[in-house]
Amino acid sequence: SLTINKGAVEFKNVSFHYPESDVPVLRNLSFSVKPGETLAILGSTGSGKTSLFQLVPRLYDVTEGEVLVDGKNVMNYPIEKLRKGIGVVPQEAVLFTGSITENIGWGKEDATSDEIISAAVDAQIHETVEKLPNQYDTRVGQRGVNLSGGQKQRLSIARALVRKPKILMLDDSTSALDLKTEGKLLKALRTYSCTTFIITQKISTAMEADHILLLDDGAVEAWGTHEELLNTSPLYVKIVQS
Ligand code: M5T
Ligand code: MG
Repeated sequence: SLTINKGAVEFKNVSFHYPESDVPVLRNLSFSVKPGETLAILGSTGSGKTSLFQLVPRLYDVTEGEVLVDGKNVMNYPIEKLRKGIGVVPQEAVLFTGSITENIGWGKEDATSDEIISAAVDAQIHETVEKLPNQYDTRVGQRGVNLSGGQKQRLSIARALVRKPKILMLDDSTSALDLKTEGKLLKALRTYSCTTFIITQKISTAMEADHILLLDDGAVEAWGTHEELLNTSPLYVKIVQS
């Protein structure tokens, strides 16, 4: 049966509203991202960035149009195969009570200790873990050690990386990282050669991407590279200057 091979993603005339409301949240989105490319998604709060993300692993289904992965409608994949190939790092990192190893390996119980460490190194959290009282056996979450927002984000990224996803989706997951750490993280991500969607507020992050999608009130306000957007989108120029 179908599995994700390459990680190409295409949105074809996608519109979306949540089941409990008629208000459109995404309007007629069309764009495509080739395997291994990075797409940065920008847009003000409430513009629909998180909603767009949710349509790829089918946390919600489109109301109109199609989301295609490797040229096939996501509706045609067995959902567990689809989700297995997609690493989603949610806007709010979710840790549970358990060890660091268990938190990183969650959903991939056959992960070896080497794989866990390697994901932690790439997610730029390994050095922090080494300094904890029991390193990878340290308990986090309720009744465990307290981690900072940025540390939780990086653990959550390590959890996605250990599964070696074909498509990686980061929902503002580097917001609490300083530029130097974020730079190292993005460099490490390139070695995974996965298609990467990265929601960000930072122009410096967006500039590194192959494409930038600027969302405004659920619609594509602009699409292109940093240079292209500087020339075509007054809204983008405004964000750059702010
Ligand atoms: C877009 C509504 C939200 C807003 C619009 C996640 C979610 C959102 N919404 C719901 O009704 N139910 C939901 O479960 O959809 O919201 P978004 O996609 O969350 O926007 P964003 O990610 O660009 O915003 P932010 O603040 O994360 O930058 O009308 O009420
Ligand atoms: Mg959001």
